Amino acid sequence: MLKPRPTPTRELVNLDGLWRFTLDTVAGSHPWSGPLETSLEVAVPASYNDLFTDSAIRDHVGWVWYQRQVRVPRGWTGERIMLRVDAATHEGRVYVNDTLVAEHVGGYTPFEADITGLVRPGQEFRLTIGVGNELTNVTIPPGTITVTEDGGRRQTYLHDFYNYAGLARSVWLYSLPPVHVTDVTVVTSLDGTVEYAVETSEPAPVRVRVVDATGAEIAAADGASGTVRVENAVLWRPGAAYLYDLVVEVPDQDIYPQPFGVRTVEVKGTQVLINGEPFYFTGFGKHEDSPVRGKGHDNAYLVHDFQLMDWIGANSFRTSHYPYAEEVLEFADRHGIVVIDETAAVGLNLSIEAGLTGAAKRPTFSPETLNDETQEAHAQAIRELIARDKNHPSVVMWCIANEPSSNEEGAREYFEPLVELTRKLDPTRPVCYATVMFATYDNDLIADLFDVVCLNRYYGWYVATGDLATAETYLEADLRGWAQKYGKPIMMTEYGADTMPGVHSVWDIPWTEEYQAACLAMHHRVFDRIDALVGEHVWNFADFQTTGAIHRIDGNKKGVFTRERRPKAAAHALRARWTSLGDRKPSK
Ligand code: GCB
Repeated sequence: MLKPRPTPTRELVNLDGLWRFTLDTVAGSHPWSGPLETSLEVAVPASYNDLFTDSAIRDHVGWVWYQRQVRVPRGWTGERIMLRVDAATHEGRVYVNDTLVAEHVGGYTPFEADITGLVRPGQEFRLTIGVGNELTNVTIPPGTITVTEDGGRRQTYLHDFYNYAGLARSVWLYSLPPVHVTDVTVVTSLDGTVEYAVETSEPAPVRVRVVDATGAEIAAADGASGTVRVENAVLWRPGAAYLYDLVVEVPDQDIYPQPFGVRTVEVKGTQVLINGEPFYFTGFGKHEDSPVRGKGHDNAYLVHDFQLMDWIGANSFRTSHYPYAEEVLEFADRHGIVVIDETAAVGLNLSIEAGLTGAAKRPTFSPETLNDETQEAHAQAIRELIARDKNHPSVVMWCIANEPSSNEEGAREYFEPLVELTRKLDPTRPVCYATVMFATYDNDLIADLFDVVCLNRYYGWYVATGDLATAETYLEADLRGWAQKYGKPIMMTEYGADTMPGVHSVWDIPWTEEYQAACLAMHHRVFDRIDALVGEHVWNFADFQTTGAIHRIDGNKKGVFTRERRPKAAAHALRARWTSLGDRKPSK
């Protein structure tokens, strides 16, 4: 799905700002059929949960309503008029005046509606967006709704971040010429060959031009698909981005520039190669999370987070545990940061439920739990992720799930078709999933289907807590086991320790700043002894909000930075390591 951009043939109106807001509390009411009766206003983009003081809003399970008036620019006569919601977490329903124009399930990917027939250039309409936050056994991510003793509804889920909801990304009104470009796919080779495929709203002649970063046209071709050749192509490299535009034209109708980089990704033996050269990932699993905004996209945090990643020597991150705002990927494209792009398939693991909630043990994959319908929702999440992000040079790998119960019966039947689908939709990028601690090289049932073994491990924290010597032997045995069995590259997608800033000790005491630094250093000693290791992503870049739990202090504290982005001691230690690693890790 193309990102809306202003071009000579397209105009764009941003609808962010303050909207009227209310909870859906009256069953059977139709809040979209008139002005919302409310004094509440809500910020867009932002998760709504932490904006208000009322816990009934923060903990609400169900639908909420956003509403505002929108005026269509008067010059849009004869154009198609489109409405685009960058994300409605987790489900959206869009009404133009009284008419339902779009419904979408999946909280982190965009959707849009053609509203041409319902609105008039120069005139206003009432835009109402319902947003539902319920997670069930057939949503991605999954969750469970229980009814409490007092009759209230409670949402539980097995992922470790707060279920922020609402319109956390931008909403747009934009115009399209009657005949327009609907999709562009670009695949590049190191010799400068650019394969492209363009789709249009109806059959029409297509012309493409490649424009370099100075604005000069350097190649052109006719036809909806084919190849163009960029002579002496400047490669998109980690740390040295270079972007071209494929300017797609439907003559006399539409112009759409699609940025792209010339680069390749490939897995060979135990290496991940970017542009044919081994790449070693340094960086983090992140979250879209900040005080007050929740998951609301914020350009100030975007800039600052990338500054901190640069400061610390991170060359990459994983969009744990859902697709991030497109602005984030575009920033990574422009600044040469490498991205592992993840779906929202997190918490597909009922084997940990019994331990966490005391509930009876249930199988993860079964008709009553995660079933064919869940798998279809997961497939849709993969389709929408790839449709949105396929042209980003920064994205080098798809991560289709975080910590599924991959050692449980049914895992292979569930995942095999999803891996096939991912490869069919994008044959150019490796595919991975992040493996949970309980899935070992001995009992995991799906690792052979994927290109890179990605491991989330918490030695020194959940296992061998406070005992780094034991943790070191466990970690090394674990990594060697995977290396020996699979012969694939191994990426450490999570490791770390919760840390309260300001707590110190001369001993190995969990939660202290020194312990976090020592725990990471222990991991790095082991990593440097494992040939197949291709990268290290610390969990997490920054502290983030979760549901309340006895092992969480106002959220997860495994950040190397606090939630306000202040460095803990480990940040300085990581900086010392990562800024002296160069392109590769030290010889093993
Ligand atoms: C994990 C999860 C991550 C959690 C982390 C933790 O394995 O992938 O979402 O936040 O552990 O800190 O427990």
